[in-house]
Amino acid sequence: MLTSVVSGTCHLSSSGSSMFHLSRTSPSELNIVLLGRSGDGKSSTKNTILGEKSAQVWSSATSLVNQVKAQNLQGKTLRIVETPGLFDTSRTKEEFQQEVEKCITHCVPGLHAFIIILKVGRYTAQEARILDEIKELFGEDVLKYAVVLFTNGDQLEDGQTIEEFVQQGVALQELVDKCRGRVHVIDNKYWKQQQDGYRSNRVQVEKLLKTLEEMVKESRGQYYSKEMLQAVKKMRRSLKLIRLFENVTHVVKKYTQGKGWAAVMLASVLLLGVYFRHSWYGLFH
Ligand SMILES: Nc1nc2c(ncn2[C@@H]2O[C@H](COP(=O)(O)OP(=O)(O)OP(=O)(O)O)[C@@H](O)[C@H]2O)c(=O)[nH]1
Ligand SMILES: [Mg+2]
Repeated sequence: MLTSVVSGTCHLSSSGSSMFHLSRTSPSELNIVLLGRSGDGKSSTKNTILGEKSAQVWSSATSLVNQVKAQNLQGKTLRIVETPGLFDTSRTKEEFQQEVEKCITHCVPGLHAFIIILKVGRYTAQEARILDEIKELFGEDVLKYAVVLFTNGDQLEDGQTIEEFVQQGVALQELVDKCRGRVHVIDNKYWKQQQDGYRSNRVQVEKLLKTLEEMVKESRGQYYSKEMLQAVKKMRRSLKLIRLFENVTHVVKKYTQGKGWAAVMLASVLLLGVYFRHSWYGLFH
């Protein structure tokens, strides 16, 4: 059972680590985010966890917040944010962050867990980059709140557990270790009917929810807040700006060696070009 939730606002320092100011808040919510590649089972997982009764409380074309009063969580409100597919080239990282930020507004007080969805049986170069992608989008602190959840559990060999499957691959084990060993499995298609045993969604969802409750307890109710995401966004923009100035300086130095006036002219032209091309507004907001 979830104990009382302690929450607070968080400020990211320049090193990316966080400082929490804790205050007591309502213990009645558990807000989780589903992250993963397109087609790996985010929507199906949301339905498996929430069941048919969930209500859509907010949605955009590609991000959804669904919620349900979960009986196995003593009537607490369980909210699930479904995000667009990771590595989806139709949107920039900024647009992805923007969508999640809108969702957080609907998840008071903030996000308690990030569930990284992978498929049993597939571990490509892109999956290997998944943690880096998530850290780039949400910051280093995100791993404190991360859980790996495999879909397509039916692909496990007879009698094989998800921990045993993970142990077969060094990279997979590393990924799970970085998520503090938190790993679970479901099968949204074939494990629906079974009420008990390992190959049952009912059993596996219970285990997952227990892990989430323990996480909330261990972190003393700290959560990932909108402010943390905004700080990561600002950091990205600052880095972008620094890289831009480095490039401009490099070009200016290359073409104007020993000619002071030419350097000033060239730098002005380049900066004006950048201004009109990218719009400074986009870099600072
Ligand atoms: N066999 C099996 N099929 C699954 C499982 N989970 C999802 N699928 C199937 O995989 C396909 C994609 O699942 P979705 O839940 O729509 O995937 P998604 O991550 O929401 O995809 P996007 O919304 O496009 O990002 C569907 O045909 C599902 O029926 C699973 O655990 N086992
Ligand atoms: Mg989906």
